[in-house]
Amino acid sequence: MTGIRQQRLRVELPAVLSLGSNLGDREATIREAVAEIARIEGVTVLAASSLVESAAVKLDGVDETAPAYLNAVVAIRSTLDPDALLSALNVIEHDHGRVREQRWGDRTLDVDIVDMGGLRVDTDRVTLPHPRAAQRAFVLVPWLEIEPGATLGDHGRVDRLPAATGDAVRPYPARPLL
Ligand code: PH2
Ligand code: MG
Ligand code: MG
Repeated sequence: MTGIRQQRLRVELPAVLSLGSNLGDREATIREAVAEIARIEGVTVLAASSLVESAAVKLDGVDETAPAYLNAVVAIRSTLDPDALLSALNVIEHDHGRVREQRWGDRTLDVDIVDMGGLRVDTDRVTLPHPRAAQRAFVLVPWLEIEPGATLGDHGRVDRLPAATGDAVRPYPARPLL
């Protein structure tokens, strides 16, 4: 049985990533992070939203006194499993000086997996779909820009969700991320 090429099955899943920054040069950080995501082995970037700006959402609600966030959403295809993808994203966060002190504290860079082809995952490290995405305009609005027909787990169509969120986003004029 020599000469038979062993072709490995490559299962690719679509995934949606949310990027956020409210410390340092927010725009440069998100721009670099998108380029770094595109360089992860096994990841193809399909689309990137425009940037949006919003007040920081903290544990007890919107905090207008904290530095404002820039956010964007990126659509990818990936052969990595959720854990491996998260590890690769954590490296990018760390490279941009991310420190984890308090929950929902100010940060140079946060990259979250919002959805991976509707996959349901609940481990110590990762929950999919992202449990709070449905309540966050800073995720939903840029997501809809690049995927108007998107759905999010039990919440169904994403275009129905922004009206019920407590946060608001404003456009942030900048050249395209891709
Ligand atoms: N991320 C958080 C907490 N609060 N607020 C805004 N506006 N944007 C974010 O990306 C964000 C947040 C936790 O990851
Ligand atoms: Mg987050
Ligand atoms: Mg995160």
